[in-house]
Amino acid sequence: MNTSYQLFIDGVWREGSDGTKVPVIDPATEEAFAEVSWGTPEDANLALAAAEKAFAEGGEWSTWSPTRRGRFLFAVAALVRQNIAELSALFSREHGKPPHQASGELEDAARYLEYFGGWADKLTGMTIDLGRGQMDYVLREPLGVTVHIAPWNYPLDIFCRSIAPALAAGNTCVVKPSREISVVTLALARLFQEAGLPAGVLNIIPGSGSVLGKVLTEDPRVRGIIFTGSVATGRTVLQAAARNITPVVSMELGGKAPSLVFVKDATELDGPVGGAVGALAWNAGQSCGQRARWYVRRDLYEPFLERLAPRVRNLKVGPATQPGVDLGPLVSKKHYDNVMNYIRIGIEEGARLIAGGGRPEGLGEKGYFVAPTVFADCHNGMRIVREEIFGPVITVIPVDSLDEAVDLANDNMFGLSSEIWTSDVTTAHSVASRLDVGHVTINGSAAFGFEVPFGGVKLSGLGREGGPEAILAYTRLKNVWVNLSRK
Ligand code: TXE
Repeated sequence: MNTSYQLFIDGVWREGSDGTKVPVIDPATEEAFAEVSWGTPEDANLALAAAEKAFAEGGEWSTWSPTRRGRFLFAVAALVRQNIAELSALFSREHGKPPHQASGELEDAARYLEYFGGWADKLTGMTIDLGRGQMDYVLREPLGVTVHIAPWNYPLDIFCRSIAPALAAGNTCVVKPSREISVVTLALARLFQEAGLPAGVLNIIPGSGSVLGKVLTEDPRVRGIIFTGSVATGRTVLQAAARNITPVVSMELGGKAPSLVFVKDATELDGPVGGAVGALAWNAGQSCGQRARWYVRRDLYEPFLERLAPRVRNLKVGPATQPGVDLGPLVSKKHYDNVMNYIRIGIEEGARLIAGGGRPEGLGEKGYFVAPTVFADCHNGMRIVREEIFGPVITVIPVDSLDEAVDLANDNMFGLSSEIWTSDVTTAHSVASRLDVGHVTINGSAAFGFEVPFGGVKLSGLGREGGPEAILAYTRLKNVWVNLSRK
C-alpha cells in the first residue's frame, strides 16, 4: 500500500473522524494499491457546515465576482491539462479504463470547467413592466450549499459537469464520490486547492453511499441535490429530498438506449457496425448512453451480424497498462458478478451468442474482465433487452418496419439516449420526433457535449446537465417589487 488519500473538508486534508480507511483495489489485478479515508456522518456534517460558512455573506467566496469565478474555473482546467498524464495513470489504475479513455475523460472534465467558466459572468436577471408607479425586477441568485452524489462510471466527467456550473453560479459544494472510485476525484480536487479556491467552497467526502447519502440529502442546509446513479438509489434520494422539499437539480438514472438500423442496404453497414463495436468497447459498456438494443431491419440483420462478429472478437481486452487495449476490466467484483449473471440469463433466455459470453481467454483468473458479448435473436420480453446491464453486452433484434422499431424502442422503462442510422432525411427526423427519450443521435453515437442539454425521461431521471439550461438550474429567482409612487 503506497499512497493514502484523505477527505477534503474546509480546505484541509484530514482523516475520517473514526479513523476508518478502506483499500483501493486495482480492478485488473484485484490488489490494493492505495487506501482512502472513509467519511462518517460527523464528517458529512463538518463538510455541510464548512460549505454553509463559505457561502455566507462576508466570507471570501461572496467577494469573488462572477468574472473571477469564471477565470478560476479556466485556471483549474489548465491545471487538469498540465497534470493529465499523472491523473490519467491514476484513473486507469483505479477504474480500469485504457489510457486513451482516461485522458479523454480528463479532457472532457477540463472542457466542462471551461464551458461553465465562460457562463459565470453571463447570468442575468430581468425587469418586468407592471405599469407606472411601480418597478419589478428579478434577481438570479445561487442556490446555496449543493450536494453532488457521483457514480463510478464517468466519475471525473460527471464531477465536473455539476460542480462547474454550481461554482460558476456562486454555490458551494459537498461531493460524495462513489465508493468504487474516489481517489482520482480527490486527486483532481487538489488542483482546485492549488488554483486558490477558498476553504469550504468545495468539500469531498468518500464513504458509504447509504450512510453519507442519507445525511447529505436529508439536511435542511442543503439547497440543491445533484445525483447520478441507479433508479433504486434515485428513488431513495427523492424521498430524502422530500423531507425539506430540497430542489433536485438533476438526476440521471441510467438507460437502455436503442439503435435503429435502417440504412439503404448492406453496403452502408460500416457506420452502425462501428457504433455497435464502440458500444461494447467504450468504458467497457459501462455507460448510461450505451447503445444496448440494436433493432435491425430484417434484410440487413444477418449481414449486420456477419460484419459485427469478427470485429467484436478482435477487440483487445486487458489491463490498461498493456498497449493497444480496447477495453479494460469492469470496475468492481460486485459489478463483474452482476454482468456475468446477465450473460447467464441471456443464454438461459435462449438468445443466440454471436461473440463473447464470459471471461476472455488468456487473462487468467484475476481481474474483472468480461469478453465483449453480442446476443442475437433477442426480443423485448427478455430481461437482457429490458434491463440495464451496464457492461460489454449488447442485444440485436430483427424488425420488419420502422413503426415496429419505434414501438419496440419506446417499449422500455428508460428514456435517456437513442439513435437512428439512415440516409433518408425524412425518416431520420420523423423517428427523432417519435422516440420517447431525452437525446437522439442520427448516423453516429458520440455526438453530445458540454454545450447541449443531456438527460432523460421516464426512469432515466429528470433535469438536464450541459448547456445553458443546466447552469440556470443551479440558480434561483427572487422577485422584487418596488413602489415608485411613495412620497
Ligand atoms: O449505483 P448506486 P451503483 C446503474 C448501473 C449500475 C447500477 C448500480 O446499472 O449497474 O446503477 O450501480 C450513492 N443515498 N448506474 O451500485 O448505488 C453511491 O455511493 C444517497 C447508472 O454504483 O445508485 C454512489 O455515489 N446516495 C448510472 C451513487 O449513489 C447513495 C451510473 C450511485 O450509486 C445512497 C451509476 C443513498 N441511500 C450506476 N446509496 C448512470 N446514470 O450512468 C448509494 N448512494
